[in-house]
Amino acid sequence: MTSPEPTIFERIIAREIPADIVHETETLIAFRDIAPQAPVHLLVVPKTAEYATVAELAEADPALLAEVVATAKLLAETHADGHYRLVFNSGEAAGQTVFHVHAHVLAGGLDEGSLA
Ligand code: DGP
Repeated sequence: MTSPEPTIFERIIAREIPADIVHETETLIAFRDIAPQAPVHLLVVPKTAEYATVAELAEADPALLAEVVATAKLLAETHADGHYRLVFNSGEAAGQTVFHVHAHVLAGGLDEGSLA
């Protein structure tokens, strides 16, 4: 589902608002979360705004979801010790605030309280 208004992530992808971008390819971008929940907290975001949730992405473009997962692993290895938590919030009641699919990569000294 495409939202009528551009989300904050579309505006970051378009360089309309700044972000600390750590990785970018033709199909996805990764940047630091503005409100980190762990010492390393990155967001991996497909550039397409077509999908709001990971389930929509998995159904429509599993290869792109696999790229997101591979990128999360790479970033956990380059920014932390390679151990990481991968979180996809899906739905408002689950804490999703940006309805453009994204993976939270949490790493570096994780503890029980560091769920995104
Ligand atoms: P979620 O709650 O799963 O939809 O995660 C959205 C995340 O996006 C949340 O952890 C905070 C982050 N975020 C929101 N606005 C901005 C922003 O303008 N810049 C950056 N870098 N992150 C943002």
